[in-house]
Amino acid sequence: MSEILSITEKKPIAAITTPIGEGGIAVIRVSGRGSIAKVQECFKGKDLGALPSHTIHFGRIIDPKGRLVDEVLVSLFHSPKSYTGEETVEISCHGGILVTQRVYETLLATGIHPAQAGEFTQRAFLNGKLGLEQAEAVADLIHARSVKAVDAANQQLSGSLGTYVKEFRQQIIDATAMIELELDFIEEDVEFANKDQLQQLLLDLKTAIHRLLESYEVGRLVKDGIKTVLIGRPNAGKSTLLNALVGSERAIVTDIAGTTRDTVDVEWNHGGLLFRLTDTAGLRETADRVEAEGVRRSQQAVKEADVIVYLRDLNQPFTIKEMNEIKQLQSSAVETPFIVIGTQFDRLSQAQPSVHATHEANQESDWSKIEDLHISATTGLGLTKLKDLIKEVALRQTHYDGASLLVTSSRHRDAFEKTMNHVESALDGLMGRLTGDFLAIDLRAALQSLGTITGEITNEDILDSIFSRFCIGK
Ligand SMILES: Nc1nc2c(ncn2[C@@H]2O[C@H](COP(=O)(O)OP(=O)(O)O)[C@@H](O)[C@H]2O)c(=O)[nH]1
Ligand SMILES: [Mg+2]
Repeated sequence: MSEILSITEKKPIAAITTPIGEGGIAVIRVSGRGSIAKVQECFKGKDLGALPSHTIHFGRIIDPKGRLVDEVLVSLFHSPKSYTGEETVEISCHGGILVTQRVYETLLATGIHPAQAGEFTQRAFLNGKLGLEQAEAVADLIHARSVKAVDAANQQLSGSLGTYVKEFRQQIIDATAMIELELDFIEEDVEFANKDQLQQLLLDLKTAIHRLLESYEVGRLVKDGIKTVLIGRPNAGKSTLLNALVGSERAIVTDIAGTTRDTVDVEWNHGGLLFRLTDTAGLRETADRVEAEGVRRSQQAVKEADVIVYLRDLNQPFTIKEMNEIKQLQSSAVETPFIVIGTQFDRLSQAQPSVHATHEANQESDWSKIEDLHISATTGLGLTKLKDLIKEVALRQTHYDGASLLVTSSRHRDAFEKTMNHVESALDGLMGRLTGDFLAIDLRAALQSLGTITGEITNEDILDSIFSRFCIGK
């Protein structure tokens, strides 16, 4: 960052920043005014206060009773060149659970406070090291469960969304300044603001924000995963397919109809994306109360799905009743991509046609087209095609070109939506020849909404809700 930072250094805080567990090394971070001097109180080695920033030194941590706790390496960062912007020490100790805990407690014994969840990143934000959207990207990066989610978090962390938002804001600030200048000279009846230019600017903003809002549909799928619900009659092969897709026996499979009673959720990575597969109890009328609850949950899962995969055993006659069930399902989630697959293809003998048009001959053509794909979960036939198909339909409705910015957070989407409303209202005002003071109100409101994304405008509640998502030590 090239801009000059105004660092407010708070009291030192410490946390174990590596996961609790056994490993080669654990790292404890200390940040805040006087951190180096505090660490020195329990460190035997060189005089850390006399050493330059960005250097690493060997030494020993000694507890208040003079006992050796661990041999460590300390890394020194002078303000403002650290993650938080504050004076920071990172202590690498041996990665045992107890030894790390003891080093940490020895540090606390010097009067250093334990850090709250996300407190280091919050300090980095307050010191201007990161925009709020970048701080959120840090959390996204840590929580990312797929390659694409890592890419999206990295893009946001690099500041590209923030830069975009700042450019928007600057243009609005310039336009607002012109209008307000005009208001100051209202008696003289001069025009500073070029109304055509302003209109063009607002139209451009509208287009750009519209594109960003559209990207949220992909952004959400990339960040949260694609909810893929497997549904169909009992014994269609839903649980077998789920196991085949994830490559492990996650759902119980038997030939007893009604084996899966509750929905089973499993994460599955494919093509860089995270899918959240839901195996359902399936649909059928039942007197069993537990199974009935399972059927109700299946229907709920369908409502929340991003993609619905309907499984139909090719060896069973395709009845009008089932056809109607499929249609009903489709109409209960009209917006959701719906794939119908024929299953257990390996069991299908030549003599047994997949489509049993025994009920109404005139519907035959309608039926034979309904299956998008035939598969066998046991032999693996058609599974690669199915995986690609799920991915394709999940992303099909989104007009995402892969290169442009992605909005992945609902908080950002809400802020862009608000901005859009204010921009549209300003445009209406401009067309309706409203006076400058009304325009200025809309533009200021747009500025406010945009400012919440990067954190130029913020409040305690927003900060609390964002930083509480972090783990302790970040
Ligand atoms: N031959 C064959 N049998 C399958 C296939 N898929 C499932 N089955 C069998 O069909 C029965 C029901 O499968 P299951 O996955 O429990 O169905 P669900 O009720 O839809 O979850 C079990 O006996 C499975 O072994 C397949 O592709 N080929
Ligand atoms: Mg099952």
